[in-house]
Amino acid sequence: MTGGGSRTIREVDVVVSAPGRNYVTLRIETVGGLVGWGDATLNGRELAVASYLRDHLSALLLGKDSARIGDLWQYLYRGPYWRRGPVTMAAISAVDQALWDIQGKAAGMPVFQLLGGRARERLMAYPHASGHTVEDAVASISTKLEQGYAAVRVQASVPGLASTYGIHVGDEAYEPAHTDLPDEESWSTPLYLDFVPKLIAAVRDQLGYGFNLLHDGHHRLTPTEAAWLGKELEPYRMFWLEDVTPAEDQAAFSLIKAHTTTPLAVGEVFNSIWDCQQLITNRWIDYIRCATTHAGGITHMKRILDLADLYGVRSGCHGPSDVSPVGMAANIHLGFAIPNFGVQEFMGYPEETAEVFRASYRLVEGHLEIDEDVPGLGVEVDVEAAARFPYERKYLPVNRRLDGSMHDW
Ligand code: CS2
Ligand code: MG
Repeated sequence: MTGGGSRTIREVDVVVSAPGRNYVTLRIETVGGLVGWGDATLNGRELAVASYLRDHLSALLLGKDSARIGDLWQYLYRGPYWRRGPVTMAAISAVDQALWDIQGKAAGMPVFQLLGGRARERLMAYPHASGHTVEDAVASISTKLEQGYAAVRVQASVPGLASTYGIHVGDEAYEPAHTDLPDEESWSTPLYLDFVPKLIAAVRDQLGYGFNLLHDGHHRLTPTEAAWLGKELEPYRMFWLEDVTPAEDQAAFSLIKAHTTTPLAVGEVFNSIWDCQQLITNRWIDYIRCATTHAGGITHMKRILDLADLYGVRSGCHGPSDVSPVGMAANIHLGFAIPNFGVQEFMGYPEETAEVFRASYRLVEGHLEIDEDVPGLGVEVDVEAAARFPYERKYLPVNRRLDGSMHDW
């Protein structure tokens, strides 16, 4: 399946750079000069994906018809024999995003138009609010609410623990991958479970119920602990409780869901529809968190979100700073086109990121907006500027219980 005239792929490049944090970006150019961009960033394992793209996929893409997005997806998914997994699927995701970018540019239309057009005027976004104390966390939420957000995620330091996931330092956004070897964080589930209901109660007591409140458990509870926490939080009407347990154990969510009506969100570590098929078809979750950057690109994410829609599950696409502005744009285009949009995480980016990625989507009073007249994904990447920010190996932390045994981070 080669050819395609001016749509034939003639150049494939991988841009690895660190404008504020590490990103891997795929660049595909056609014979006719159209350029498409795809996000291939896998936080803490970036070079594995860069190599998969450079050393294994680029030769397969040269000479192919860039218009045949669906067939190329099948070729890259079924072709290698070894399928799924975060590295393979991040590489396929980047190719898919770049091809949709090219498709839109060839049609002179934004990608959401190719997906069926606008289903909504803007997207509700949520930022990260956090603090070392409950008071700091409440103040951090207040600041976000004053900026116009209708949904806010809250995390706070757990008393008695040396460090806690998700707590920003000063004005810097929280960046977990910041050391050249993994930081070892410590964990105590009893301390966490003792604290979180108090945190959430204080937030609702001081700020009320007029906004959507989210919290991220970050994969650390057992199903019974998660069921208990979900039940404890029911009076506070959470928008969602995220990643309460390690997500690969899909059946665990049947136990959790049986005990609580607190909405459950999961999926940022998933990379294919098979990782969430049971969760969705059994209605064990309320929001699916996959991101186009990790779950097979726009083509595969659309299948996941269409399946989710059949079962009343809404989107909550992952959107930390380690999903690049290209991947964020792909999430946003999907969010405008699907019927079952829930919320879009928008953690924001380090200042330097904008020197390399020029995005046309806008954040306006806590909501994301997109233009009708910007073709493709609407993000351009300045490769010269990217060269000014060389990659530096960074690891995500690991997590150990107080007895020294490994836990989920
Ligand atoms: C977090 C992420 O945004 C979230 O919900 O779970 O920040 C996650 O910790 C990072 O993406 C890991 O790279
Ligand atoms: Mg999360």
